[in-house]
Amino acid sequence: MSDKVALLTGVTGQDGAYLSRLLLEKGYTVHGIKRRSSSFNTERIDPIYQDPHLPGTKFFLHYGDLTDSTNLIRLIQSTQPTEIYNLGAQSHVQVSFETPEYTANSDAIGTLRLLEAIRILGMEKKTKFYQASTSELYGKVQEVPQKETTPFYPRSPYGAAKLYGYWITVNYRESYGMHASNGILFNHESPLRGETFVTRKITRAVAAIKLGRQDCLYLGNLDALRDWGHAKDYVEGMWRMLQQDEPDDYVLATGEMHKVREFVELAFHHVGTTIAWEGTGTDEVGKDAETGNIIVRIDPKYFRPAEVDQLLGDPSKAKAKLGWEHKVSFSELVEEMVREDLKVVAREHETRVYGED
Ligand code: NDP
Ligand code: GDR
Repeated sequence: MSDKVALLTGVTGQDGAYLSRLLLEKGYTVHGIKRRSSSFNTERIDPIYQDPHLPGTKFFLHYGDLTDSTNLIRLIQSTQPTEIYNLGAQSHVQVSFETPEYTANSDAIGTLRLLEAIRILGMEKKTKFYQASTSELYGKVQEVPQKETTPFYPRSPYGAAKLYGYWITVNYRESYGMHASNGILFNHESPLRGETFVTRKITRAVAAIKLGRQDCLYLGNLDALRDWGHAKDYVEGMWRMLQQDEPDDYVLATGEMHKVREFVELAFHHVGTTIAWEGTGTDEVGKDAETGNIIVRIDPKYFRPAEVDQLLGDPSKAKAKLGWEHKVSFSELVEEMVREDLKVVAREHETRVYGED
């Protein structure tokens, strides 16, 4: 029986769902903070829901928000976590250009609120802290591949907010001796990925086009390069960081990068469709090589005011110190996401347009 107690912000998100499962398997008691919403927002964690009225329950949900200090202090006080994973965030880069102030409040000041809550409650020596930092910190390319020592140059309000989150975590570690670590995670995806991130948007649309529910997928920059791994592998790395004697900062990545257009090609390949690209710039289209139908178009509304052109991580420190390595390959990831979305789309009865936002 483990006496480890974890508190997760962002429990309803992709990583929150995978990390909760992992921690429950390891015998942790898991407390998750969810936001009040007018519609259900717990779909990803419904399969692991436990009735709090029953004896032996190890998974608890609490209402809260990273913009509410008193709520965070009260929840940390009442749950007495040995580990806090700060996964909550307004995590969409493009949306951060529309909601920069809110993004800073939740992603930057939200991190400070949690760290201050630990300090106010005198739990600096009891509670280990994980901060969900990101490869978006690297933004404009300074060095390839990017590692822990590569200079940061964020390119969005999201990246700038996460930069504060990164440094305030380092600062609290150095100032108050807290076990506080940053995971600088490169993009990680899964069938639970939010539908408006490019990978899931593509796999849902591929499934919908295959099943005759949609004609065309609209995308922005097809030439952006990303280092894509599987979320299941990455939450294991988060946990490993907090099991170390000393806190530190680590890059988690696959060390391989691919263009958005390669993701599109591979996803269509998994449903037996070959893409033929024609044209350039915003006039470029992707045609079904067999039928000649246009199945991919460019919509400039998905271009960002400032783009991160390429991200490639060097995970050697995580390998050497944490014994961490990604297991799921790029092609296995795409295959799993398409396979699962074929089931999801087949279950949906109404016709709807995929790929908005
Ligand atoms: P998701 O967008 O899937 O999940 C974000 C979670 O944060 C959701 O549970 C969301 O709640 C919650 N949230 C949003 N705003 C607030 C707020 N104000 N207060 C409390 N909770 C809030 O993100 P991921 O799971 O993909 O990512 C987890 C973390 O890792 C994020 O911080 C992200 O920025 C970071 N990250 C992600 C990477 C990736 O590739 N996935 C890479 C590097 C870093 P709700 O469900 O109600 O919206
Ligand atoms: P990213 O992920 O910005 O890297 O942030 P996203 O999937 O949104 O974009 C990846 C790349 O694809 C290009 N792109 C599009 N993106 C979206 N969302 N929609 C489109 O239609 C589209 N067309 C092309 C983008 O321009 C970009 O270059 C993710 C988030 O999970 C962050 O929270 C996390 O910190 C980083 O990954 C690492």
